[in-house]
Amino acid sequence: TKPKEPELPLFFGWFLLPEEEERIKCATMDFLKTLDTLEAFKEHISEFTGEAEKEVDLEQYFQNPLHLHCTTKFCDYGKAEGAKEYAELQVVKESLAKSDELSVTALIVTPRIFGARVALTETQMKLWPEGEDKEGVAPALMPSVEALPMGSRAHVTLGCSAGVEAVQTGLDLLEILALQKEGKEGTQVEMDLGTLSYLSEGRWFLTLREPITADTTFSSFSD
Ligand code: ACK
Repeated sequence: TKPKEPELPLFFGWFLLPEEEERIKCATMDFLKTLDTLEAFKEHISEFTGEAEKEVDLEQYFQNPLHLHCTTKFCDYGKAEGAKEYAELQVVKESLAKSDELSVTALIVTPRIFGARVALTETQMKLWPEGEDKEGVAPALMPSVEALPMGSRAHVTLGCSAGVEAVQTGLDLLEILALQKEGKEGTQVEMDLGTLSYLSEGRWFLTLREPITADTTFSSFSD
């Protein structure tokens, strides 16, 4: 009989250590608390609530994901294209269970998601699969995404609004980066953490003055 093939996970990625998770959640919650009190945000409140005068408590609006992580490869237990090839890469096998530090350079908020942009180092890029940035991207956005540097999609999902899946964070991040590249940034507001800019349709991007770093472990995850 043939030896049983090793099973493939739901995804691979860098997982924040528990104490780091708490620290990042607190820091980013403070940002959400401030954001929904800003006049600039209130002007565009209907993009979140559907009504002009209604208030929104962003802390309640977004549901926390279970484990904070930065996905490198979504394998879907082997159903995703290139899953097996990725799992078999030498660099993937060697990196499993190893510690690594992630650098968060920006926070994003849209009516769908709350997320952190991760700036990958050259070494971390070796774990970023070719073509992963484009996975599930709408055809209309494809040319802009192809023009972005590889790894632009790297992120940590910090929260999703009701009925929204975490996969949306990467897609919204790419859309924001494409709009920025076209020079479509609107209102800019200086905050303690950095510069906040508005990119139409409820999209907000906070460029952090100082990156937030977080200790992680590279690992696979299965439900
Ligand atoms: O925030 P995320 O990167 O978005 O973390 C979760 C993780 O995999 C487990 O669901 C991401 N994810 C889900 N579906 C996809 C997909 N089709 N392509 C890329 N990433 C995905 C999700």
